[in-house]
Amino acid sequence: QQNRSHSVAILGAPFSKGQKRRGVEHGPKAIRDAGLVERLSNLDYPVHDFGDLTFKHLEKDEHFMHVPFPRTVGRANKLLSGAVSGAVGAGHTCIMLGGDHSLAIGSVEGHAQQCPDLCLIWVDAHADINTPLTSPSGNLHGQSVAFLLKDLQNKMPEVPGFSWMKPFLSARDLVYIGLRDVDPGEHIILKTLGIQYFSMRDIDRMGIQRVMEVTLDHLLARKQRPIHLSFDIDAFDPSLAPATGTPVNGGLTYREGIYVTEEIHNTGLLSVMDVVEVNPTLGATPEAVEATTSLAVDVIASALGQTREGAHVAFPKIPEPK
Ligand code: 4U7
Ligand code: MN
Ligand code: MN
Ligand code: MN
Repeated sequence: QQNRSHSVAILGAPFSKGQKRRGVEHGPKAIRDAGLVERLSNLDYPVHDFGDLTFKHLEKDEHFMHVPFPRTVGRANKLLSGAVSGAVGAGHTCIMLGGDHSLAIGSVEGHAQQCPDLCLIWVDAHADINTPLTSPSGNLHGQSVAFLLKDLQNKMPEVPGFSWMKPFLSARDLVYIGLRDVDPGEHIILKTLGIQYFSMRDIDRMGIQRVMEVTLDHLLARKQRPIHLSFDIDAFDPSLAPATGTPVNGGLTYREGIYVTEEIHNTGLLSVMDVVEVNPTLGATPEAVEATTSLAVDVIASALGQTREGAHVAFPKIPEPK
């Protein structure tokens, strides 16, 4: 099976209230400035840049338990959900540029409106599956998955700002890749729900090739369905992606990360991709920021079919002298 759809939509989500460090709202501009659209124009489908969404910060938005900005985050995700649903409904493969990872709530929810049978691949150093009751920080970017899962419904309190959505995803339709910083509450959730995950230790042991084989088999063997890829840039080693809010040592190599996106492209089933947690105000030097943003462009291009072996788009045959 080949390309599900023939056009790509880019959607910027300059939002940072799912965590406490400012600057991640500049991610979409930084990734575009690193040459995203030019790079995608080398691939053979039309690219539509839908620009950035405009998010409001609500003046009155008290903490819920120790969770900051619940209504602001809930409202932002409702807006994003509609935008992603619209882009997928119009037949585009959608690339959502964050912004912090709380945005995956709206992105996956909007995707599921169009594709209720989607599956989710979460590439991240973190599991982002805390509930407000297990979260050490309170930050919603570490809780996104908990809002999506049906299996956690009776463990989730009613968080103000999120009454517009209901959890819809089954634990068996989710696979993690790259984990290496999992909180105690998250670990018991992963184990209790039997969620398939590949930590960095698993990648060391099995190799990334086998990890992708098992991942795609787990999600697609019974039936082919649309893939939502939620890619947190902090899945990469901090030496490659330093400009991010919660870096953790011992991450994916460049080649492992690109192999993941290449394999997902090769399924022909990628439908929505999030690229989140790029914070251009956090690099120690301009070079560190540039490394992170150009890495984000590389994984997007690779997920959309850029190969390391070249392609025959420009030269369908070897040119001959006249
Ligand atoms: B990210 C953390 F406690 N688990 O919940 C939390 F370690 O989107 C980090 O993956 C969450 O970057 C990181 O705050 C969220 C913490
Ligand atoms: Mn992370
Ligand atoms: Mn994350
Ligand atoms: Mn982070």
